[in-house]
Amino acid sequence: AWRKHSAQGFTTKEQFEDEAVRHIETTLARSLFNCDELAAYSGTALAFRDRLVIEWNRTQQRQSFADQKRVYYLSLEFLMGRAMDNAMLNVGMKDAARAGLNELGFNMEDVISQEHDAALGNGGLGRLAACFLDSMATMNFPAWGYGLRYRYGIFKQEIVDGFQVEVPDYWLDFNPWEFPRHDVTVDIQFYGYVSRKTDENGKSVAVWEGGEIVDAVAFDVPIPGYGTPTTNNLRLWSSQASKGEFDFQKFNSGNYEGSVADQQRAETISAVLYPNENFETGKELRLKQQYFWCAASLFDIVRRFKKGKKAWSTFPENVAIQLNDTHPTLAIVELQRILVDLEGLGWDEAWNIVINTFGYTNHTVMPEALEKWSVPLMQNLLPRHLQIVYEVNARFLQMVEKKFPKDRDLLTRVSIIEETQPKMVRMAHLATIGSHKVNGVAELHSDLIRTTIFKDFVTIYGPDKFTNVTNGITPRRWLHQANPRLSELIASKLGGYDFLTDLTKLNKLETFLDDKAFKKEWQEIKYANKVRLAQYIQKTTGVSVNPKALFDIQVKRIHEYKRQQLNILGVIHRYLTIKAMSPEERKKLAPRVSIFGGKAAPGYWMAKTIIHLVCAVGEVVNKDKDVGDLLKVVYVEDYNVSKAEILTPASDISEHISTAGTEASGTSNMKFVLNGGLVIGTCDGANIEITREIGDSNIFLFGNLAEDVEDLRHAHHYGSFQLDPDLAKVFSAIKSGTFGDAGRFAALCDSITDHGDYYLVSDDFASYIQTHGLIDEAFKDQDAWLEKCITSVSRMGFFSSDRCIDQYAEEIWNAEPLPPDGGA
Ligand code: 26Y
Repeated sequence: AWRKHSAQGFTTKEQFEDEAVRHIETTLARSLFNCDELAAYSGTALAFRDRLVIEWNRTQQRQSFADQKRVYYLSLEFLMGRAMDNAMLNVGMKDAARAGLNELGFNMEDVISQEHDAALGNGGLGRLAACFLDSMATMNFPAWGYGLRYRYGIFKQEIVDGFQVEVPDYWLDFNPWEFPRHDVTVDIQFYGYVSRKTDENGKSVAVWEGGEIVDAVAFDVPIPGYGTPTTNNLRLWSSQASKGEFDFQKFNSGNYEGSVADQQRAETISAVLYPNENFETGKELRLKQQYFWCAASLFDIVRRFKKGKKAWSTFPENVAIQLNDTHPTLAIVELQRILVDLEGLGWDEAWNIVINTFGYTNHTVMPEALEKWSVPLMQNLLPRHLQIVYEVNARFLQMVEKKFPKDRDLLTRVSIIEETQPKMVRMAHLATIGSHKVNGVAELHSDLIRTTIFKDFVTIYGPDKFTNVTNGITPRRWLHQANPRLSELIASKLGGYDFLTDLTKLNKLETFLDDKAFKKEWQEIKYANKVRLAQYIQKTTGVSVNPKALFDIQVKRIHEYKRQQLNILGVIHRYLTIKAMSPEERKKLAPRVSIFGGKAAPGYWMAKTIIHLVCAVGEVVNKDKDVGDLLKVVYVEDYNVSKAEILTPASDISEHISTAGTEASGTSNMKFVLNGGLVIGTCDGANIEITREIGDSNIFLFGNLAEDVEDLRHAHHYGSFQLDPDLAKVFSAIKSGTFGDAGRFAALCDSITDHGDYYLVSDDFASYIQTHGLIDEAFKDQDAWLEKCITSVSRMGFFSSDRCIDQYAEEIWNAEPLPPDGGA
């Protein structure tokens, strides 16, 4: 109904065509006679963009007038993927556009795939931020995202001769979804020195002077909600040489190149997304990125608050800031600096405001992923901030000493400063001390942070500061958009699309378990999705796979803790087993396609070795006449959000097999189940809650438990390490050169046999292989399998990111939605 109020834009197929053609001919200055798919995409995007912009302006106006708390989600990563399909579904005119494009001679899917992914993230953490933006807009929260406008997102992955090659992702040549706001520019200071001065009231204040200034320029991206006119804002900062600072002296003295070099150095700050996930390297440029983005965002937020002319003490009632991991922790220090140094508040009053404003989400317990910055580095780049960190720490330690006198070890353990050489600033401690709530992202993970990395902080603050918000995914993108036929089938049974905004409504599906026609259609949809993926694989890799085979998919960043090595070693075991079978035995086996995808951090040698082993195994297995359709092994190049939209609906089984206790949550596990696939997984992250929701007969769990991991690792070092006998056979095959030069895989094999098998591949191998046997058996009974899938989907309501946002709003932000038309 709200669309009637829309002042402008198209409402019919004909009007859509008019608008798209007008944009192609005028905005793009192209003739319709040489209009290709890219031009058709551009015209369509611009036509929909016009519609978004109107509601976007209205929403921003409404939020400015409303005297209501705003939420800011600070994330260094937003893994948005494509925007146009999402915009079409949210505006609700996709069918009209499809018809219009057909008349112009284009196919909608081909036009959609012209769009470049916005890939400003590495993986789970960045995609979570994107799902949260979608949910916050859909649920009408006055909420903005703040991030960096990287010129290069995550690299494109090419597989060349079985090795990963990284290619830069230049994605900005045509991006209709961003609006530069050159009028919104913030000066950001780096380096320099701090002195103390006396102000007009005789008070001593810190003054940060000197150093260099870089400009932060805002670029805004509209975030439309589904089924609501609310259109929120994602503000991304781009770095530019400061106008005031452009070195005219250099320029005038003829050093033109010098002044251009300065300019380029400034632009370097937002040039590239760091491609590491869960591995911290401590590079200065990364710290610069973090401060640049935090300072620009805080300036913007504070400026908006000040327009309301309210008392500073009300800041936390008007502003909630959520920190996506420790990457934005400097925002805590920056707000304290603004309040004390620039606004003249007393330390305690300011710090109270800071604590009540921030919430911190932790995404990992792995030590190598926890951010630490060297004190000398911070001293040089952000001298005033380091002073504030020391002051915060001194006061915190004083409080601890008072509560727990004479416990020096406790003070050492909880201090923000690690007393190493050089000293380090522990960002997770700073984030915890500077926030009123700390949350993990799945129940097990939240329990683990309370008992491991934040144990002492639980002792100090009590348990209530630490909480859990289990991750979720947006059903708009991950069901309706990625799997339109399944969404439509579900809607036909549930009497409409209400489940897309209340996913618990899916539970009604269970009443159709005896409906033969429904089940048949469900199966046909899964098959069609598999056919589509098979065609994609054929086109991109040349490998023919049988869509009737069991599709077994593992797609995620390549990491030893995620254990793609366990998967490929299991595949080799299957290959050896098939080779040893008689033709009679082979006939009884369910054909399999093992599909891998994911990027390795460019400097992560072991991860690259795993990719190479997968490719090398594929080379041998896919050509082996003895094996035929029984086993195919495929590496899908350049896994990203838009490829996930093809892969997720096409799985029979997906793999979520991290060493127990290492995967904070996982979110692709949720996406696969929601699309009618089953899961093989360890008792880790959200797998545990998925099991609780869908029932343990609908998931294939295996392997050791998190509580036993420490003892097992200890035993590897101090007991005698016993390699699993089946795994030993797999290693023999590798070492005998079955998959090419064995030397290439030596480090991988040795990490298990000689270097302590930190990720427990050998310990979990037997149970993994056995569980895959159970999957083979279960897949033979297609009726029972289908029932598991439908039952699982019907019980996935909990995993909507809408539920997450409700929980954050209720338990952490204390924020309320702002519905259009007062909720009418
Ligand atoms: C410090 C820097 C190198 C760094 C950069 C990116 C550290 C971590 C990351 C990204 C982490 C990440 O993506 N974590 C994942 O977050 C998901 C959302 O909560 C979880 O589902 C997933 O288990 C976790 O690995």
